[in-house]
Amino acid sequence: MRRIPEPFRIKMVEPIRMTSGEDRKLALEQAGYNPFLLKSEDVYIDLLTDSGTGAMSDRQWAAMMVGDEAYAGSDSFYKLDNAVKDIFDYAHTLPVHQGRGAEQILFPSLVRKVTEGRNDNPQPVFISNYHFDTTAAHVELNGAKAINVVTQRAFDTTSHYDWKGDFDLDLLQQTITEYGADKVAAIITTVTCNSAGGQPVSMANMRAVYRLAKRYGIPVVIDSARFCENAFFIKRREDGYADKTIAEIVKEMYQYGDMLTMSAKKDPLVNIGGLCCIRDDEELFQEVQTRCVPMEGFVTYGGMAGRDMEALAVGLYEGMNEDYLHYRTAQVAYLGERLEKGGIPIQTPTGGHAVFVDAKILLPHIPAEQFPAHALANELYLEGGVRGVEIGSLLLGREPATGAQKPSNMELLRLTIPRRVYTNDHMDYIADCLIEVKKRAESIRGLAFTYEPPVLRHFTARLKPV
Ligand code: PM9
Repeated sequence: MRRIPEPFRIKMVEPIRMTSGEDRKLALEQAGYNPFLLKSEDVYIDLLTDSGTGAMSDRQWAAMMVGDEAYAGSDSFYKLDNAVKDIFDYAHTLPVHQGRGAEQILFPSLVRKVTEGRNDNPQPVFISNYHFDTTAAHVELNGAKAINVVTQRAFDTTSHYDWKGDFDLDLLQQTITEYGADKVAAIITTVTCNSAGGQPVSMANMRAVYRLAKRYGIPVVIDSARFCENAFFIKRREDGYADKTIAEIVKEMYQYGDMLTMSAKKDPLVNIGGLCCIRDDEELFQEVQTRCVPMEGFVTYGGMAGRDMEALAVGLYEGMNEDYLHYRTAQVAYLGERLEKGGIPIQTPTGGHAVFVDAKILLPHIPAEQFPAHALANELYLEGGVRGVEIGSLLLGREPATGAQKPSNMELLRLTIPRRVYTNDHMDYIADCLIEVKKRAESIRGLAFTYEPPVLRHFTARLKPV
């Protein structure tokens, strides 16, 4: 098949530094065997995350120069607000510092709606195809419970299924019945479903989830970090969407939600920023606005500088460009193909923002509580200075009530591709390194904590090989 070249020319470059095996051994030891704690200068190719690591375009940089830094009523805010109205058809916009900023100002209101005026002290629940880690943390910080009901088909990485991000609709219905609709604070549709492998949610599933939610009067939040990649997969894979534009598909997707939270550091191609938007609930908007002021900032900048809002207003449209999305998903698929040819088990088909290596299959001798995917991440770093990230038991953490390790269906090493940053030569290098690591798979050891933080432990934990 013909390769899809980058639909851009490179105007500026950032040098990266290759290190020696000895350097990397020392750096990893000093980082407590946790790639999050490595210095970026010790990393050759950084696949830790696609969050805030993309390259902005000349148009975005140009827009930054006209940022209006007024404390209140910034012109840049109104550009962003207009872009949101145009793209999503949502009436109310609050800029926030990043995705979790949206979660921290919105979730308390959703929880209050469940608990207010009740004497029985109910524990609210949030149901999602899959809560990302910060999302689950904000649910739990609000005293609520986070339940994931993604399709079981997501867990079999070897079987090809187009919609591994879909909700299991039967399980969703069962969960609502089990807990009672009056205890469900919200349903969160995460597009794409990061934790299952950057896997898309079909339009049919989004529609069915919304209809079910409305039957019970449950609000639906769309966690929107990778909405463009999701729309692209709908266009390519779902009947009836081939002739629609990405913009048309996005508009339909957002009819199946009442509000959106967004980490703008991903598909919208900015290095920092986020959005909390509400379709039409004025009362809820007022309440969230009130919380925005002390937690994020005044309502027309929230957590963002005027210039960053300018870059985001442009990036929201650039992220939806179909040629760009074709190249983007083709690059991820290319890395996936190279790995599969080299006998590395991955989540199939590849998703939008990353290739997810199945460490359960590659390192069957390492038990979940010794974090096989994290061990694999460390080996890949030692091999070639490539930094990936574990998406598995380490990230999932413990049940707040019991302290027991949450059971993880998957142990994945995520090779996350920053947007418009690396070329396919980098992808070849990454594949070659991992194929080399596979040759010594049997000798790779698991890890144990030397320090385990109580919340979001994977970011700052320190470990040692067992
Ligand atoms: N996701 C990621 O790498 C960044 C943090 S972990 C290195 O995948 C979803 C679906 C996300 C997400 C962040 C957030 C939070 C919400 N939902 O990081 O606060 O993938 O902007 O967004 C990361 P912020």
